Order: sequence, then structure tokens, then C-alpha cells
Amino acid sequence: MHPTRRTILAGAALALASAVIPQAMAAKPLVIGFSQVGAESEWRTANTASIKDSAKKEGVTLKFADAQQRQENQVKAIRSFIAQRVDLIAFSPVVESGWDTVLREAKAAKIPVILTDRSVNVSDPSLYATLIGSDFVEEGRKAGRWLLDYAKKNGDKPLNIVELQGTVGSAPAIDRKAGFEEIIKANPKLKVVRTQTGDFTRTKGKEVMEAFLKSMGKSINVLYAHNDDMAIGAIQAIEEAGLKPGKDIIIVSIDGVKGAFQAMIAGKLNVTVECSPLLGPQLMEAARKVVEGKPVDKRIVVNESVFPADVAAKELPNRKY
Ligand code: GZL
Repeated sequence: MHPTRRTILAGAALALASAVIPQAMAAKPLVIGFSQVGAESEWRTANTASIKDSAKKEGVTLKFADAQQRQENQVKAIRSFIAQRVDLIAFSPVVESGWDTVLREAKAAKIPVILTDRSVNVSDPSLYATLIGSDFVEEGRKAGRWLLDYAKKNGDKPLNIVELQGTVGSAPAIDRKAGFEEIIKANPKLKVVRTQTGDFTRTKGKEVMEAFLKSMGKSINVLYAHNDDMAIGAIQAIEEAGLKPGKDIIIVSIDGVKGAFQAMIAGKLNVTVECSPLLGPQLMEAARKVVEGKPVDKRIVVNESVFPADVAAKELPNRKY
């Protein structure tokens, strides 16, 4: 073969190889194992959709496990992801404690971990790369501030408050309670007279509100619910008791899901504090950086608003979850 022809062919082969190899390297999709709390609320459904949609958009292979709100299922899922040698593990911990052992196993396997939504109490903060999620204490403070303002504008009368807490031991339940109490203690006429978990679900929220109504009836002035789903369940209980939710009993809630906006438009809920579930894009961005060994902030906070009933109709069309 003529030397020039051979040189041209060799050059072409080299050019092709240099174009293909990096593509092949780049084409290996990131594999993330994700353990989700469950499917207990509108918020959780939107959070799952955001994570799955973002993974698809980013070409990430997502191994998804629903723990049905049981920590033992999350531990099992994390161990399975370790055995499958995923590139990164992400999860929303159903409760704060009990994670040290399994996270040490992930660290020993050199698989990085990202927390989404909720935090954990661990002895060694290096067991996870970052926490992406809301400031739940601030959400509780925002709920408290709204109620302080409501009390001032409505005759500053004594207000008996019943509280539907989220899942026992979960970061949002612990922090939303703390933030709310920190603020309302400024007005001694505002008293939490009953508090019990509704586990973030509509069913339990309704059941516990029924018990509150049975024991306290018309002496309940305010319901503070740690999420909209429990508030919506409680609204049903209040109506079945012949009372007007949003009027006879003022309702303050957290999440900002569509169901809450619909309840506010119907005059049955007074305010919802936003807690965004749309964490998918931030998770994918942080995961890629962590796997590439790039620095990420230890805490990535989501910015949020407060939506009182009088803006609900205008705001509902803009809601993404
Ligand atoms: C908050 C999230 C909570 C929501 C609930 O970030 O963990 O869990 O407020 C959900 O609706 O069930």
C-alpha cells in the first residue's frame, strides 16, 4: 500500500479512536442507589417524582427502594446497594438515629453517601458527604410567627392549640416542634394543650384529631399540623364533628402541597409553610460532584416561602407539587 495512503488511514483510525474512547468513558452512567422513606404523603410522592425525573434527565441509573416508613427496610436497601457496588448511595432517613453501623459499612466499601430531605444523628459526620433539604426549625418558626400575628390581630385572646406531630424521631417532627415552641412562647396566652404523632399521613391525622375533639371538643382554637396531609385528614374529622375548619378551629400547616392550596381556597385551612420536595436536580448535581471528587457544601439548604389563604387562588396555578 502506498505510504501516503497508509499514513492517511492510520491518522483516520487514530482520530476515530480518540473520538470514541472518551465518549465510551463518558457514556458510563452514574449508578445511584436511593432509599426513599415511603409514599406517606403528597410531599413524598412529589419528592420521589423529582428524584426519578432528574435521574432520567441526567442519564443516571437510579436503583430506587421504597422503605414503607420502616428504618429496617432502609438499612436493608443500603446494604443491597453496597453489595451491588453502586457509585453513590442517597437516602432520606425516616428517623434521625440508628445509622452509624450501616453508614460505616458504606464508608468501608468506599461508597459515598448523600442525605436528602432529613438529617441523621451520627458520631462521625464524615459518614455522609452532604445533606440537601429544608431548615425544619425555621419552618416551625414561620408557623409560630404566623400564629403570633394572627393572635395579635384577633383580640389577643387565649388560644388552646392541639399539635399533630410528624413521624416520631424524625428530623422534621423534632425540629418543627422546636421551632414553633421557640416562637409562641413570646405569648403566654398561646398554649399547646395536646400533642401527638399523626405519622405524616391523612389517615392517622384524622384519627388523632378525632381523639382530640372527643376529649376537648369546642375548647380547641388552633391546630398546628407538621404536614398538610395530616391537616387535610384533621379537616375531615373537624367537619364530621360539626365544626368549621379554618373558622371554629384555625389550622396552620407545613409543606405547601396542592391539596393545602385547595383547602385554603375552600376556606378550610388558614396558612401553609412551604417545604419544597423538588430536590432531584440538586441531588444529581451534588452526586456527580461527589463521585468526581469535587468539593460540595456539607449542608445545601432549600429556600422556601409562607402561603396564607388569601394568596392561595392566585398561587395555585404556579405550584409544581
Ligand atoms: C419534610 C419531609 C416530610 C414532609 C411530609 O422534608 O421529610 O415528610 O413534611 C413527609 O409530608 O411525609
